[in-house]
Amino acid sequence: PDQRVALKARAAALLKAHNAVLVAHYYVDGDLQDLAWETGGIVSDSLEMARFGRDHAAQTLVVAGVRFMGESAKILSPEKRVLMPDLDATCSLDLGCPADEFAAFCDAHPDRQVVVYANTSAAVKARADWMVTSSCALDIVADLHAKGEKILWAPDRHLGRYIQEQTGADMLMWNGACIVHDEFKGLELDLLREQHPDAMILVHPESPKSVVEKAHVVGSTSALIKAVVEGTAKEYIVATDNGILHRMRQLAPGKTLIEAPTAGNAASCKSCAHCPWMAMNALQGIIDCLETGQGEIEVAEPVRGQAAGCIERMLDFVA
Ligand code: CIZ
Ligand code: SF4
Repeated sequence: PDQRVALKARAAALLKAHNAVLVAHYYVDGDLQDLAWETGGIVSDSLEMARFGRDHAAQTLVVAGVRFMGESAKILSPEKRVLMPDLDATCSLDLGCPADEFAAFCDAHPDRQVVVYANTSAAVKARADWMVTSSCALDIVADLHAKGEKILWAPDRHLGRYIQEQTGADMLMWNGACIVHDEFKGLELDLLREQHPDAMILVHPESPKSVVEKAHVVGSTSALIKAVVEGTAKEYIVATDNGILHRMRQLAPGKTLIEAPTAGNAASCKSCAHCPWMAMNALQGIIDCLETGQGEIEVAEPVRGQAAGCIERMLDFVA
């Protein structure tokens, strides 16, 4: 603990010395989340991270999350320096949607609006009409559907199916999944809820249908946090990356939070659902990138400019 306190103080001093701000995701280590709040940064979802980074005065953004989050920051703020604690922190959705194969898929369906999830590379976003996050995906697809548009959706098949069911839109899907959320299973959740019949079940829509259909609340990370803060239940079963429990405990200290079970785990599975790439973010990485300048994100033109179009369209829509 003493060493962590020392590392945190060192990272805070470096952020200040470099006029940098820390933008962190809800899924990263609690120490990094605390450091972000304590130094004037933010801990949030990918939508709010992108917006915060763009609007903040700091010329250096340190993005604690996974690669697409650093890329989105750079795409929106090309004049700023964007550093990440570990450039190898990626995402199974991004890995599972290579830009060349995706471009061929789009070329085969020119009559469709291309809507991609934030969890994709800059090159995939450059090919898209719209980028969405889980906080605004439903509204944007519903709006396109109301205008008579057909949709090509990538890459998360569970989120795509959920949106399709909710909106009735005509959606052609890419077959991607998040390795963390895909592990939550309906059968195991049934066994757990028998032990906690009054618990409210909160589920991120990257989870399989068998889990989503048992939820009291289906939503983005921000929506799930709000559900805990505002909910009247005492117990909450949480089906998303367990990094989010840190923030939930801070905002709703009196509530009991139970991690949803993953495949083969009948009981609540403590620390089962945690993204290995989010876990690569560490205090030492923040210190290193600020001290050495390593871990800088670059997104070359014309990809950057093309990708900016679909992110800005989303930000204008939600504004
Ligand atoms: O699973 C993720 O990577 C999420 C939920 C990202 C985000 O904040 O939208
Ligand atoms: Fe990607 Fe899933 Fe990790 Fe989020 S939790 S970064 S969607 S692998």
